[in-house]
Order: sequence, then C-alpha cells, then structure tokens
Amino acid sequence: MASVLAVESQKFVVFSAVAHTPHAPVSSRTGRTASGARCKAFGKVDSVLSYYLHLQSVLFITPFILELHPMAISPMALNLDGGLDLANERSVDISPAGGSRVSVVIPTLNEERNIGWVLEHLPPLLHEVILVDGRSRDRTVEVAVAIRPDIVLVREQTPGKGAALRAGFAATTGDVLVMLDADCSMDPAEIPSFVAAIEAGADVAKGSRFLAGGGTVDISALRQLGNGALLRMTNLLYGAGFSELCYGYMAFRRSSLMALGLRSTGFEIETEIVVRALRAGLRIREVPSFEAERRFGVSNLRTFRDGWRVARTVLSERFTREATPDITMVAAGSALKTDSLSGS
Ligand SMILES: Nc1nc2c(ncn2[C@@H]2O[C@H](COP(=O)(O)OP(=O)(O)OP(=O)(O)O)[C@@H](O)[C@H]2O)c(=O)[nH]1
Ligand SMILES: [Mg+2]
Repeated sequence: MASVLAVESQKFVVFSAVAHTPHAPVSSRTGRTASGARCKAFGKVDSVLSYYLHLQSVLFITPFILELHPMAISPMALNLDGGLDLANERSVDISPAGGSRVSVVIPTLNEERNIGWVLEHLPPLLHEVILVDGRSRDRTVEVAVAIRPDIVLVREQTPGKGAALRAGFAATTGDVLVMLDADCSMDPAEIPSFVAAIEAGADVAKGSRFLAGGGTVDISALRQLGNGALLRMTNLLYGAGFSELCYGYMAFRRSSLMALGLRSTGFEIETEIVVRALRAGLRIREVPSFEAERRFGVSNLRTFRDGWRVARTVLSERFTREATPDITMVAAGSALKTDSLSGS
C-alpha cells in the first residue's frame, strides 16, 4: 500500500578520463608497431576522446567563470524557493485510489517489436494512453492499436522526441501526465510510484537511476561521464541537488504545462522540463527508477550531438531572461496548481 520514496542527494562522481591507448604489439617481421589501418583507427579514437575531454572541461569551467561574471544571475533571482524537496523521506499512497486521472504519453519511432511489451505492462485504471508517432516506417502503430484498441493516436508533425512529447502532452485530458519510452528500458510498473510522488505534493516527479532503489544496465561509460558533467553543471548553476539529469521517465501535473512552456524538439526535452520547473518554482521530487536495456532496435540518441543540445539548454535557460509567456505564466501555473491539489 505504501511505498517509501527515500530521496537523497547522491553525488555523482565525475572524473577526467585520461585517453589510454594500449601498447601496440611490435611485428617481429616488419618492426612496425601497428598497421596503417590500426593507427588510423587509434587516431580517430584519440580525436574523439580529446574532443570529449575538451567539451567536458568547458562544461566544468563555464559555471565557475559565469558565477564570477558581474552579469551572472544569482540563483535567488530564479525563485527556487520551495522548488526542491529532495531531503525528505515520505510515505506515499500508491493505490489508484489517489484520485488522479493519469495520462500516459509514449513517443515512438520504429518500435514495433517493443511497443507491445510496454502496452501490456501498463498498470490498470489509466485515464488514457497516448501514442505519438508519424515517422515510423514499421508497424508500430498497427501493433499498438491491436494490443490497445482504446489508445489515442497523435500524429507527429515535427521530427524529434521533444516535439513528439509536446504534441502528446497537448492532447492529454488527465490530471497527471507520465512520459515513458517505448523501447522497454523503462518499466511501466513504476508508473504508480511517479503518480504517488505527485499525489504526495510534487508538481514534477523525475526518475533517477542513481538513487537508492534505482539503477541502470543501459548507460555506457562515455554517456555516464557526459551525464555527470551536465548534472554537475546544472546543480551548480541552479543551486539544485539532483542525482540525475538526462532521463526520460517523468510525471508532472497537466496544470504545470503552461508554467513549463516547453519548446524543445529533441532529446533535450527532459532537461528542459527540469530546468524550466526549477525556474518556475515548481516542487520537484526524484523517484528511483531502473533502466533496462533496449530490447530490440537501435537508439536514436547521438551522444555528442544530443549532449551538446542538453548543455545549450541548461546554459540558455539559466542566463537568458525572457519576457515570453513561457516564464510569465508562472503565476497562472501556481493558481492552477492550488486548484488541482485541493480539487482532487
Ligand atoms: N515520435 C517520435 N519518437 C521518437 C523520436 N525519437 C525517439 N523517439 C522515441 O523516444 C524514445 C527514446 O528514444 P531512444 O532512441 O530509445 O533514445 P534514448 O532512450 O534517449 O537513448 P538510449 O538510452 O540509447 O536508448 C523511444 O520510445 C523512441 O521510439 C522521434 O523523432 N519521434
Ligand atoms: Mg532508449
């Protein structure tokens, strides 16, 4: 009945990797240390590693430089008060009797062999399940409709996971929106713990693979280093204490959508949700989550391209003051938040 969400800030250990090139065996016949092709391959590895290390040092150093800069915005100016609730342990009711109408949003791109498992493992009593697709060249949509005839299909107009999720959010009618991937890496059975965190008072519940009770078997060493650097930068710049940044299992109140004012098109959408929620003063809780391996097919994420998009999102959201409705809707978002808390 009850689940304890032990939410504790866990420091991500980030270290600078040193490019390690194994000693090439010396050919006794030619006296050469490696073939031309092999040297070429090592050269490529070296240049990728040095590019990565360069990027990582920029990510580490930038926050320190910007903090010293007279134009730097102090975290206080971002209305972070009450935005975090990471220190408390709380018992929460995860029964469907919580009263929220739960909308699940799933973006899909060529997931015909995965989507069935995801849909079959969704918990009962959901308000609606929304599938956002438009570019799959396989039978993803047909499989989804066959397994779940009540599924709501949203046609993707703009390419990208972020654009797909935004289109899905716009089509929801529930109180709590849960987003998860269709590649079987996220267990639908965890949905109740996200909903429970929202029902316990959070506006945004973000999954974390690095909290006690969470984990991952699907992250490479390179991505772990990149995630660590981006996480550290975000925590420094926003005065936050998260254990995780780039993970797409999340839930939030539909009433927070206006305050979030999302506009990302790609994989940086998850980061945008987090940093915009911080800026809007929304209450954020981390929920332990386990990431399994993608079952079939290949990842659409490109580590350097998408890592850079995440970094750009973190920096631009922190250092640009906008007079757009995205940020000025915070007051309206808070009012809605109160209504929905008392009304459910
Ligand atoms: N509709 C839509 N869905 C997408 C698009 N790109 C990715 N997705 C979906 O978004 C989810 C996450 O994409 P993945 O390719 O698994 O990327 P990832 O989980 O961030 O990265 P990995 O950890 O490498 O798997 C999956 O359900 C994809 O099918 C897109 O352009 N349009
Ligand atoms: Mg995936």
